[in-house]
Amino acid sequence: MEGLRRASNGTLIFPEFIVENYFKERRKDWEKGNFTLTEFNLLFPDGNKPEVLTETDFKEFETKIQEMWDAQGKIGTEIHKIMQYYFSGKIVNGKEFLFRSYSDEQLLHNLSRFINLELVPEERIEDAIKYCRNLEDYMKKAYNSKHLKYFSEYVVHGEMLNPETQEIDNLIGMIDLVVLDDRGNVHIIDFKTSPNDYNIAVEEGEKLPLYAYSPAKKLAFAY
Ligand SMILES: [Mn+2]
Repeated sequence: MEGLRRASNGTLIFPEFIVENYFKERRKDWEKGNFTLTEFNLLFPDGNKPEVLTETDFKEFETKIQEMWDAQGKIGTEIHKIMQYYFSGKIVNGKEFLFRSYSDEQLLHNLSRFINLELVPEERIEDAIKYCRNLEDYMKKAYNSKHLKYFSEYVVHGEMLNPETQEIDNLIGMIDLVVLDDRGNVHIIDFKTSPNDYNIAVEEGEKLPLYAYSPAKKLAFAY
C-alpha cells in the first residue's frame, strides 16, 4: 500500500506517519522534562516524574504509548462498527436487525451483543447511539430530505495513473457512509474517533484548543 503522490514533484499528498520520527520528536521534549497531559497520566500514573530519565525510561515510554495507540485503534474500530450497524443494520443467522428503527433501549440492548464491552462500555454505546440519532436528524435537515438511503462501508475502486511509474494502478478504498438524498445527491461521510473530546465549547471566532486534537495526529505533520 502506498499513499497518493503529487504529480508535480512526487511528494506524498498526505504525510505518512512514521513511528520512529514521531518518537524522535517527542524525545526532544521529554529530555527537557516536557510531557503532554495524556503522556504524563499514562507514564506517571502515581503523579511522580523522576528527576533523571534514562534510555530505559524512554524505551518504556515508547512501548506504553504504542500499547495505548493499539487499544485506541481497537476502540475506534468498535465505534465504527456501532455506526455501521446503526445505519445499515446487521443480518445474523438469517435474522435481520434493523437497529435504526428500534427504541433507544432496545437498540442499546441489541447492539451490546455485537460490541466488545471491555473496549466500549455501555455508556459509550449510549453516547454513540445519541450521536447517530443526531447525525441522522442533521443530515435530513442539511440535505433537505425526508428519506435518506444509507450505504455503510461502501467499497469504491478504480484506476489511476501513477505519476512515478507512469503505469496504471488499481485503487481501492472504503467510504464509512454514503448517503443518497431525495434528489439523488450523494454525500460522503467519514467517521473520526478521538480519545479527546472534540465537543469543547469555543467562543465564536476562536480556534479549537490544541489539546482537543490527538498529539500524534498533530505531530504527523511536524516533520
Ligand atoms: Mn473513518
